[in-house]
Amino acid sequence: MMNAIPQKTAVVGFGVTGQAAARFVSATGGTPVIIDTRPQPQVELPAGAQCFFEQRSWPDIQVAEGILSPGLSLDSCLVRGARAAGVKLISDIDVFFRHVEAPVVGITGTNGKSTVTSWVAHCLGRAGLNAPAGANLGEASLDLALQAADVYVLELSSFQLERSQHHNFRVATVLNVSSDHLDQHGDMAAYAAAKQRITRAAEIVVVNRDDAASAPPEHSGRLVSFGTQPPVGDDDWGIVVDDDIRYLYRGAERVLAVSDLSLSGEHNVDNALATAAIASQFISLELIALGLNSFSGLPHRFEQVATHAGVTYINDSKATNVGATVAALSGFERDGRVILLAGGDAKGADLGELQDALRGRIKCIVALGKDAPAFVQLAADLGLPCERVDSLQQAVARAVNTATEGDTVLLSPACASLDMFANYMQRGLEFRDAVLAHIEGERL
Ligand code: UMA
Ligand code: ADP
Repeated sequence: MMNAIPQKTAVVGFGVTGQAAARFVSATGGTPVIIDTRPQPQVELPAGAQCFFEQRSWPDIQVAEGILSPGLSLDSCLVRGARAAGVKLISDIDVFFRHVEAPVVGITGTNGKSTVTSWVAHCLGRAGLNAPAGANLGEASLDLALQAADVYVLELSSFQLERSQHHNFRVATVLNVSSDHLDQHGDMAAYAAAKQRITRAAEIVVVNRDDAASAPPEHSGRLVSFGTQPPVGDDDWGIVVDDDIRYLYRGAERVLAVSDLSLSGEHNVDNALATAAIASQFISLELIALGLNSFSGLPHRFEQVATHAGVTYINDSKATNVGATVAALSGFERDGRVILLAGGDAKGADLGELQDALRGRIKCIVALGKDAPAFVQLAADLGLPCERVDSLQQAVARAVNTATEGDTVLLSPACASLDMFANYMQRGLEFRDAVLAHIEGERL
């Protein structure tokens, strides 16, 4: 169905989402009215767009509705102004659903969203389906909406879900729920409820048996589950041990050995099971096995960037919350060989949740960023050595001085990067560059 987009549509926020929304409104015959509190960025504006940059209040305009970006707080001056002016704000996801006809997969959760979204798209693509992936992953939903697809695969954040209506995703999942974004959502219940909006009207809901918070409180769809124990029903996914070898199974059918997954780490076993549970709604088990075995993973997620003088350097910059750092640490023995670079903006999280994962594994914590003092305190509580630094370059220098053969230097900050970097990617690249510069310096 072609959408009936109103002639003049406000585009509230002009970041990645807003720029795609403005292009979409223009491409579908409407006129975008762009409103942002920030200065005009150096990007091309759609022809005929009306613009209000550096705007602190709602402008005097006639629009039927506004497409609200996920990064703008629901309490921002623009959102309050729109409400007062009686303008209905919807999300880019709502406009996306009005426009597309192909089935849509929706993936949310605290951790593993990008990995599972990309892995599902990889499996479907390798099976010959046209399966573009995007939304919180990077390419905005309204850029995807202009592309043909057999299946769309969307990664959705709590902010995108909170701003959108209930949609009939063909398959939807909340992969897991642990604390994140509490500064914005207030408490865990509100954060989990925002995530669960994805399942309300989904046809098939994929549930993580190992995480009770993944189960939807209300839904009308068919449930398919995954977990690290044997499957419970014919359509469910799980792990079965045969002759000491762990395999992924659907029901009673063996699909692939865990050792044949192309990504390592226990959290990636969860991600592979979720990927398989979703992909099996579209393709055969044989094709799923091929996809699970051939995905190369994403940068900045527990990515090994170098090994030098017996020291391994790992960039896990995408670990922007405690749960992700716990997952990274869980793969290490408790033999005190990890030098952990952590800190940034903890977004109101309780860092005490890191304690058990840190115990026995850490040689030293190098703390940086806005919430460095909380890491210094955490280390003191556990009796661990800790150094506070002012930059990532200094952090790498400290780590290099401390590390001996057999150690791992792990950047897994448990925090957002925005207090010091443009984003987690810049943080990861700076880490990699500092590590490589150090290795190069030693070789000279
Ligand atoms: N902002 C202003 N004034 C405005 C509009 C925005 O100051 O008028 C600020 C916001 O407060 C925010 C920043 O600009 O700090 C970006 O906000 P945005 O809504 O313009 O964001 P986009 O550039 O559209 O990017 C968003 C997602 N970002 C957020 O939700 C913060 C991107 O996810 C996503 O890839 C993109 O849409 C396309 O769908 C990034 C992210 O960090 C990767 N997401 C968070 C996460 O994964 O934890 C939720
Ligand atoms: P998201 O898009 O939800 O942030 P990513 O796939 O980008 O998820 O991974 C983010 C961080 O979480 C990385 O540090 C990664 O190693 C870790 N991670 C990935 N999958 C999981 C999981 N299932 N459970 C816990 N941590 C995970």
